[in-house]
Amino acid sequence: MKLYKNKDGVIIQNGDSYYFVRSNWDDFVNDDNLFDKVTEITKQANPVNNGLEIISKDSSAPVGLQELWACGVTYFRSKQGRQEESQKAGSADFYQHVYEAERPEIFFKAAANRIVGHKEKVRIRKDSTWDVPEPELTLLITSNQKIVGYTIGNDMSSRSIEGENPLYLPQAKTYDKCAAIGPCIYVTNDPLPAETQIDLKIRRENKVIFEDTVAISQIKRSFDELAAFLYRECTFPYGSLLMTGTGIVPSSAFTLQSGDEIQIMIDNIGTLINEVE
Ligand code: DO4
Ligand code: MG
Repeated sequence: MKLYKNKDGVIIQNGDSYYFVRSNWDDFVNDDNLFDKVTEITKQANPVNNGLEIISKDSSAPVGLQELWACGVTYFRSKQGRQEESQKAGSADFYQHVYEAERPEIFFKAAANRIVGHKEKVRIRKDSTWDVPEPELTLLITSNQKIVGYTIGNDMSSRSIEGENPLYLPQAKTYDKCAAIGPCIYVTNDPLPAETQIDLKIRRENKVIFEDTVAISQIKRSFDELAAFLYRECTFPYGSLLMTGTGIVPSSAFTLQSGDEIQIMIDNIGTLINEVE
């Protein structure tokens, strides 16, 4: 089942049926029994017949008061990409160490005001010369540290700024419209299948100029492990969103440009599309 954040409430999609619930997003999603609650609603409420129309007109990024955090170097390809970009600065070893260490890399990415939704524009920094999207499976975690849903995330990143010095990470990662999430939260009680694919396509002037795919089975750490580190010394009264890291990094010659269209597809969740402003 899928949840869309609507200006007046929550839209539930169950197959071809849509249900509208007038509710505050944060109260609705921060629920350890989210799947059961949503299942119950779909059994008792009457479906609306203009669900698709409401979603396309009035939906926004599925985030309210949740902080968005992100994990790094959780896939081998990410470790390799960072090592390439940081070689000149002499900081490639940091990435090797964090890939192998017990403690993962986790950083604060953004609050809702810097996050955009499906079909909204993401940005590249004006002081950056080398930029990429990072397509990432993103977890919805409740206040009690329970993973109750999944969405698609794009962790927009400046490789020139992070590559110059890893201490510049917050500037490489966090700026206005630096993250896209959506289009919905996929709610399930079961773990995602290991063969779940994350697929990235980048189009320039309607031509695909980059395309790659990774399965979530390639991740080095479990989602529960990442959530447990995030919650070690932080409380999240409204729950949180956690990007789980990228397994796709374009070759060093590639950089995003204004006008590029970024399309990320994750099995069972859907497709997130954003143009670069
Ligand atoms: O080490 C920097 C960030 C890495 C990252 O965002 C990722 O691996 O997805
Ligand atoms: Mg990332």
